[in-house]
This record gives sequence, C-alpha cells and structure tokens, in this order.
Amino acid sequence: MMHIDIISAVPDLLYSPLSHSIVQKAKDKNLVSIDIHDLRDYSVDKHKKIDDYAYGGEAGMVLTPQPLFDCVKYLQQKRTYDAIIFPTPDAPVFTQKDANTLSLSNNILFICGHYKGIDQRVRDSLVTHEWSIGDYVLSGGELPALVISDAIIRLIPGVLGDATSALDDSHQDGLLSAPVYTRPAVYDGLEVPEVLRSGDHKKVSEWRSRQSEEKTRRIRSDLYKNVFKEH
Ligand code: 6GU
Repeated sequence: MMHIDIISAVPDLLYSPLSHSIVQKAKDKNLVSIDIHDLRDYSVDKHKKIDDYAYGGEAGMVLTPQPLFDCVKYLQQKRTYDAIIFPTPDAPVFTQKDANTLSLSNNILFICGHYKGIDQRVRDSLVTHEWSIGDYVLSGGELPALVISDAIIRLIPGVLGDATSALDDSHQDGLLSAPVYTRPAVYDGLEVPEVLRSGDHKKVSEWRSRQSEEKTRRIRSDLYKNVFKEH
C-alpha cells in the first residue's frame, strides 16, 4: 500500500479534502494511507515557534530549520521515501507525467511551506522534488500538496473502476478530453450529438478523437503543438 506523509503548520487545511470521494475510497480499499503531521509538535522552542524573520531584510517570515529537520529525520527512521516533495511556486510545473511516475511510489513525504517559504537549507538537504501547480501565487503548500496527492492517488491501480478509468482523462494522452453527455437525448431543445446515439463504436471513437484534437488546438495550442509537433 502507498503511504503519504504531509508536514504542515496548518494541518486543519488538509483533513476534509482527504476524507471524501476517490481519496477516501482509496483509503477504504487499503490502497493508500495518509498521515498528517503538525510542524509545531516538532518545535523545541518554549513558545513552539516555527518561523523567524528572513536574513537580508526581505519582508515575510520563513519556516525555521529545526522543526522541519527534526520532523523529517523522525519520519525517515520509520520509512524510506521515494520522494520528499516541496510544493513551491519557484519550481517546474507539475504535470500528468509526474503524477504517473509518482503513482508507482511506496512512500511519499510532502513538506508544506507557509509565509515566505522555508529555509533554503531544508530544500538543499532534505527535499528531492520541487513542483509548482501553476503560474499564480497561493498562501502555502497545503492546497498544492492536496492537488498533487489527488492526482497521484487516483492513478494507483484499483482506485478507479473500469467505468471511471483514468485512461480517458484530459492530459493522459497530452490532449484535452472530448465533451460528454448523458440522458435525456433532448433537454429543453438541446440535443446530444447524433453520432453518440448511433451505436457505431468506430464512428464514436473517431468523433471523440476529432473533438479532443479540435478543442485542444482551440484552447490549448501549447499542448496541441507538443502532441502534433506542429509550429
Ligand atoms: Cl506549489 N505553492 C504556492 N505557495 N503557490 C503556488 C504553488 C505552490 N503553485 C502555484 N502557486
């Protein structure tokens, strides 16, 4: 079973998103277990302080090395990590390819930063992978750690049934997914495309590929070019 540890100074941000839907189903099936660790529990400071001012006069607080080193060292006595991940905006963007690779891991550890970030020595000495989840700024690493965890967990074999297979997902083949429809065939005059109701599996498959390609070219030309090597 895959195990995920998450170290956070704001652990309450993490519980609910990991207790519902696909992630909860994966836990129920014993395909993943997740432990959340409150960084403050590892501070040896008498006021449980975990941050301090940045050297050099930069604005904002920085998570201090001691609680992070002690927490990671403690966890490393229990497990050997395939990846110690620091979600941060100053890193390469996390992709489906990265999710596919990580879904084969046994043990993953996330270190969530808050405030201005974490002391660079933690990144240099402990962290093995750094990812951003997109080009915008969030208040901390908790939401990114949840996003990355969800992307990984749903790919663990057995988590999704055949009916919800990850193979059809947007991005799995580098393209966006085709539109989907359900009953009724006509809703308030709005029709489901005829081809999807035809029962002709070859035609349906061709239609879906075409839709997928056209939609990707229209709204994500960056992805389209990567797949079709066109410029
Ligand atoms: Cl991984 N962290 C933060 N704080 N902001 C982000 C991000 C990560 N990815 C995009 N924005």
